[in-house]
Amino acid sequence: MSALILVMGDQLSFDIPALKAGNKQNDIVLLAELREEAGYVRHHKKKIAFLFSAMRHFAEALRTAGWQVDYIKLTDKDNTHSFTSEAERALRRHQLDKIITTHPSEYRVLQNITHWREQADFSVDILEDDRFYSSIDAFAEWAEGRKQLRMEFFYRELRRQTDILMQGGAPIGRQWNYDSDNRKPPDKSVPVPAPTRFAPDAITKEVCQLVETEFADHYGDLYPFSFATTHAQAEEVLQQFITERLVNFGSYQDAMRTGEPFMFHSHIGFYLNCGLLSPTQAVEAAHTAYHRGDAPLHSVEGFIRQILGWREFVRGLYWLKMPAYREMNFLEADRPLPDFFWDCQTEMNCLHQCFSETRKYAYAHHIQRLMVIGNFSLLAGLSPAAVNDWYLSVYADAYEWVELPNVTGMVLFADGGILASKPYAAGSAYIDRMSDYCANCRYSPKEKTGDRACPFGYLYWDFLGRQEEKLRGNPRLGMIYRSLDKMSAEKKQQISVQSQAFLDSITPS
Ligand code: FAD
Ligand code: DLZ
Ligand code: SF4
Repeated sequence: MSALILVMGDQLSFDIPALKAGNKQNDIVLLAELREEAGYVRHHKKKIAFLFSAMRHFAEALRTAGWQVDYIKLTDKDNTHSFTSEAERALRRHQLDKIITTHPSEYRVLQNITHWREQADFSVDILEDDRFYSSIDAFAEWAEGRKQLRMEFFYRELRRQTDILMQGGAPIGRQWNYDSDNRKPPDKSVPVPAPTRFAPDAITKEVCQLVETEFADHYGDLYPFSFATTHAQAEEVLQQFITERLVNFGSYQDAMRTGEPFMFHSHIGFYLNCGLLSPTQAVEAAHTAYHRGDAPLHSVEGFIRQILGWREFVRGLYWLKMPAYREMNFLEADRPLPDFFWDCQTEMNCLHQCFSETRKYAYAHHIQRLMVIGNFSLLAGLSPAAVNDWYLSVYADAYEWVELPNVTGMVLFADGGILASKPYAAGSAYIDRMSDYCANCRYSPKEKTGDRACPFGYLYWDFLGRQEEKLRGNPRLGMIYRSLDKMSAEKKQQISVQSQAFLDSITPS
């Protein structure tokens, strides 16, 4: 029996299970550009252009490989703009009554297609997405009965299972984790290689024009556009990372430099998350580089930990905790997003740099997301729903399964400690140490009071004071609360007044 094979925009892998289960001779592959997907949050223009171009290139590649592909463009006359109605329309068009698809990456979409099974007069096969090291069920099994879910232990389990960076059953170097070697401050004498960029081809140019007209009111700079949009180009990005950046990835993983948004990071999240690259390709490339002697252990382990550890862990956690996870707000934060998240107009230079780079590139590296924008969101008590929507829309690698645990769990502690053992809260000293931003800021990280005092300084203590009831019992915060206890009442009052004035000034009316 012939089937309709539905391939979603983040399933652009030749070995996606729905294609593996299909039959080139009889089946029809459906890919569709949909307003529902491009607009459920108002995605960055670069993200939409990237994904549409990658989808169109993938459709071409499938045709070349002998598949019959039905590709629905955004402006096609009868496009109904949702997975459900486009799948139904395609079934009618091709007179089919069976759909094969792969487990969607987002809960929202899984809910929709699960309803098809209940209501529709066609059959639906939803195949497990096997492009991860761990299955959703395997994670749930690992999590079962554990008091705490910590990435480090899951990661060790996967290291053992995959034999990656292992020797005789023990971690190579006799240490699982080299995190402490991953914290060098920025060093201008170490040149950062230029990122791999691609000139737009005819398909990408057409898509950019489409995005320019159809999504003119979306956030972000569309041009210059230089993303990889094919598997071969994404592989080039990975290879260039391995040969030029991996060696320094470990040492400078947390460092931030003005004008260097890409640092020694890999910039492959966009491609991993939509299927142009696989996690095994990335992990094995780094593993091989280590065994060839091309990169030090702390860099290779640090990189592999991000993919084999964090990426797998957050996916498992997402599926274990949804849909409740999306509603969590342990700290009862409710402040709306300041306008400068969108227009970048803030005198806090660290935020200004990170917001400007985000708007320009649809990218910011992990520490910018976590310790600058995220830390600010936590200390300012911004609403988790608003912060999640922002992160989901502005980064070209953002999909809810990976964005939500990072924001709700890692950044906002809104899950009350399911993902992290304590909030990643920090004052200005961290940013001063790990970046060159403070040197050009109107504020000073050294000033604690007065007009030039860095807001991170007083917001940090104000946050701990405001959240005392919920956080004091956390054993990892004991020392910090003891410092707060030693602070004079007058100083506490000063911090509170200054924080309130600052927070009032950034809250949209
Ligand atoms: P590198 O630093 O080179 O790391 C290599 C790869 O490891 C990444 O491509 C990614 O696949 C994986 N990785 C690294 N850190 C994480 C992590 N914390 N969780 C999951 N995977 C990780 N990553 C996304 O892919 N999509 C998101 O929507 C996303 N949102 C984030 C939001 C916040 C608040 C924070 C703190 C982190 C978020 N991350 C997200 C994780 C991380 O910041 C990005 O994966 C990374 O910056 C992508 O850039 P890169 O490819 O150069 O990564
Ligand atoms: C992110 C995204 C965007 C912007 N547009 C589309 C689209 O037009 N068609 C499509 O199939 N997928 C798109 N995506 C990715 C989907 O949002 C993603 O595949 C689902 O969230 C998976 O659950
Ligand atoms: Fe950011 Fe404060 Fe440094 Fe300015 S002084 S860049 S606000 S940390």
